[in-house]
Amino acid sequence: MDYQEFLDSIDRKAYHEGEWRWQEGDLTVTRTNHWSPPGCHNGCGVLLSVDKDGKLVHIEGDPLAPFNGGKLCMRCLDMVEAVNHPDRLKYPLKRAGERGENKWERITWDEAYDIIVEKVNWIKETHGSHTIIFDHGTGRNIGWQLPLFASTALETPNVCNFGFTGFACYLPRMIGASAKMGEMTIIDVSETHEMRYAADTFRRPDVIMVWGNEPLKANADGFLGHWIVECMQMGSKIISIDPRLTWLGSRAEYFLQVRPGTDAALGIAMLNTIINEDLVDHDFIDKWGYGYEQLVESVQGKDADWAAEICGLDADDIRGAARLYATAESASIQWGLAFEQQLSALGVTAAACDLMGVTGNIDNPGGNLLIKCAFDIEKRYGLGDFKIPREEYAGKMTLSAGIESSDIVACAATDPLLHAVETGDPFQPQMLWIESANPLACSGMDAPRMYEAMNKIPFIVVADPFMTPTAVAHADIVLPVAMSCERNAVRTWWTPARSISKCTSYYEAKSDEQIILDLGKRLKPENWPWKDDKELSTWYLCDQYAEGGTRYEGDFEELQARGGYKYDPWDAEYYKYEKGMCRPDGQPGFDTATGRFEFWSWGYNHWGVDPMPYHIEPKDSPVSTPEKFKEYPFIATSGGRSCEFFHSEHRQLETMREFHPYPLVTIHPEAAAEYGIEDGDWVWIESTHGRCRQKAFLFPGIKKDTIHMEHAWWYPEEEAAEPSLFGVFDSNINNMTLNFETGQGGIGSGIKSFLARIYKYEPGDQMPGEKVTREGGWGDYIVGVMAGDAESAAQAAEGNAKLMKQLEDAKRVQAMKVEDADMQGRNALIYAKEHGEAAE
Ligand SMILES: Nc1nc2c(c(=O)[nH]1)N[C@H]1C(S)=C(S)[C@@H](COP(=O)(O)OP(=O)(O)OC[C@H]3O[C@@H](n4cnc5c(=O)[nH]c(N)nc54)[C@H](O)[C@@H]3O)O[C@H]1N2
Ligand SMILES: Nc1nc2c(c(=O)[nH]1)N[C@H]1C(S)=C(S)[C@@H](COP(=O)(O)OP(=O)(O)OC[C@H]3O[C@@H](n4cnc5c(=O)[nH]c(N)nc54)[C@H](O)[C@@H]3O)O[C@H]1N2
Ligand SMILES: [Mo]
Repeated sequence: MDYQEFLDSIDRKAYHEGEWRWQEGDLTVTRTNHWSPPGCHNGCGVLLSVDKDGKLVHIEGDPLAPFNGGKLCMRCLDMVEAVNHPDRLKYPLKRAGERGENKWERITWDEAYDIIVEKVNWIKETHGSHTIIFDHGTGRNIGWQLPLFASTALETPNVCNFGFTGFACYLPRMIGASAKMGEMTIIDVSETHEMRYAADTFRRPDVIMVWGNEPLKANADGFLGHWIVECMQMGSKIISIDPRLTWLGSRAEYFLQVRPGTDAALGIAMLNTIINEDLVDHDFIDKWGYGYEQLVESVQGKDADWAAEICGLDADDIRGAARLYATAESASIQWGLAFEQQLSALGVTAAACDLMGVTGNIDNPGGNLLIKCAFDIEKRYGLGDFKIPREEYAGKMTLSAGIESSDIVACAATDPLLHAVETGDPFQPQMLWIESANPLACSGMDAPRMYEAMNKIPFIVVADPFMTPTAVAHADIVLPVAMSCERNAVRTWWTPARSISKCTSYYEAKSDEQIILDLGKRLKPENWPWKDDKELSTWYLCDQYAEGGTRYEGDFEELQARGGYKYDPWDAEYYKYEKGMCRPDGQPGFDTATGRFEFWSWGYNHWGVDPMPYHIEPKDSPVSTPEKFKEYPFIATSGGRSCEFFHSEHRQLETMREFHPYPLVTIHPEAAAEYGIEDGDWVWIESTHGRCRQKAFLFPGIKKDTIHMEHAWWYPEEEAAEPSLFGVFDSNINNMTLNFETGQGGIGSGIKSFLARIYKYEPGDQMPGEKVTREGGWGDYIVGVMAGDAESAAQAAEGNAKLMKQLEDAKRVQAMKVEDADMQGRNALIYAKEHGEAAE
């Protein structure tokens, strides 16, 4: 692939280079970026055509946008269908019947705001603002807006992804990497350069280790999977670590078909091979490493043979993959969600970081980059860790030790909040605000338990572009949200900084920005000075940069006019740690307590987490529960993404459902045959905790003892009212996964590795929707806790005791910070060191 050739081939004039909006006949074309809703983790450059009635009629990729170079995924190509879909919410709604009956009354925005303002003010006065829980989901275009609103208008510190145990998405990798190397890391496939692959300093990686991630389908966390394919066209080799054979796995030098939940053991064994065969980068380690001796010691005895047994792999393949990675001139690790959806979340993150560290593949061309959000907006990773006056909320906010002391996100631990809802301890939540989340379909780990809990919360608002199962079941007020092409916003998640331009509107739907501005002004006018969404965006772009960073020069309209993107030169630089670009004191080194890459990590130690890579066996597995494995003979994993859907979105779209009509459970053909299951049969998947129904997809690329299920399914075409709730429980794997099951530091969850059995669905079998909404689900303890039953309450209390200990740890960290007002994040670690809080 010759990228320069591609660049030269673009007819720039035909694509109106230098303009952001123009006329083509009756159509107005806008050059902008798409994010959400509906959508994903990315911000691809698009050209949107709107007709003279203001209706979106056409979308295409913008070849002048270096981020995606004109390419789009099938969901974006189908955007016209999504934006004009008749199921979209058109007006604000107020519940008219009982919760779950799906009866609504149309109200005006003013009426909706009046009801909300009155309720919020009453709660603030009578119960305290901390009794409002704010729930938002994954990295959509709400990451900074909603925490800002929650903390400065609702004035609650309890902002979380409600029901999503263990911060089990991305956060473990973010804070783990930040602890070890002072910044976040993503792999270098030229995405930090405006010239992309043609940039002088870029070199494609020799080897990319794709680990617990399926980039071609997920395009997760600001990273387009197709970039890897482009590097493969230039010669990059692949190592795939996945229980399923994927497209990339089928083209890999090594396909390590690991047993779900055992990746940390594999990582430790690869370190053992690389260290003991002396394939390490001594130069890097000597000059920049800290605690290498402890790492060497900690991996002894944990060799490829040891891991092969645990992971179900061939020891020679483990050694071979380790050698291939370590001896490459440049190699990178493209890690994914499987990292944190196992109990060893921080353990496997440490192992992966150490693999980068021992081979010196840090911030080198084609290695793992040190990266920040463009123009330093919000240190390290933008999730709105501002404006939450933590000190004021001591005892009223739930914290997790590791997350809190990492100082990079504003996120309350969700399980203690669930506990509070269920028991009133330490307070009874009065209100739940759900914006950009769908806990029954997706983010609630124990969906039936979440259903019970949410019904205990007196007042619930849902803001979404569609009527969701969660809204039908629980909402008192539903607000219609505008889609991406209907909002003005900015994005700084990685580089470049991008603008998103409004070019159409839909009935009375309002953007997230407009909703929070309207309500912010009503609830707390002194905190909400911005005139409109553009001013708010400019404020975020220019005034929220982390101290010491490069301030963005310009404003929303200037960014829009320059074509909607601007690259941050900081991100494009290599070997930043050598150049004094990482530390606030301007010295060479990493932004860690020791100034070095920490093989022995102060951060981990400080959080009470093992500072060396560690492996924890899944709670439920052939090794830890062999007796149970006889009755539940499959290791179940879940969540591999599909091109057609983003989480619970896109199920309304006929085009997507034509490609992918039903949820699929992947089973090895021989295993299926043992149960008389054929391809396309409806199958029950059942654990000791619950069951759900998906269609069998027979595939030899999975092991005989493993199954893989799809997540987030519901059926907009089915009955909305209970017991169906759009069939949200019927195919829901989160009938089986658990809340209150986390790894060290309260981080990670076991949801990608539990034991299950399968059997054919028979017509007349009771559907889960009925079981959950009419009979309280399968977990007797849920009903018990609600009814105050002593034994069940004791069980719930035990699950919580562990988490409460973490809260204590968090308070300890917080107290330390308060002692010294200057102390933040990294400095807290230095403080710990100076005050003798060294390793035990
Ligand atoms: N189209 C689409 N894209 C999405 C999403 C979506 O719903 N749809 N969701 C977005 C979100 S929020 C996220 S977090 C990302 C997630 O995207 P990814 O990081 O790609 O994570 P997953 O899709 O869960 O799974 C990736 C791979 O892990 C494998 N796997 C399962 N268990 C294990 C294990 O124990 N070990 C290893 N090594 N591999 C395992 C699966 O077979 C799968 O191939 O995708 C984002 N992108
Ligand atoms: N078993 C299992 N469960 C999983 C996973 C798994 O792999 N396996 N993955 C987990 C992961 S990684 C994550 S991150 C969670 C995600 O969980 P959630 O983030 O809760 O995902 P969704 O269910 O899609 O909910 C998003 C809702 O927000 C709406 N929406 C989309 N964009 C916007 C926007 O810009 N503004 C507003 N206001 N609304 C918007 C959508 O219409 C949708 O109803 O799910 C988790 N659930
Ligand atoms: Mo996620």
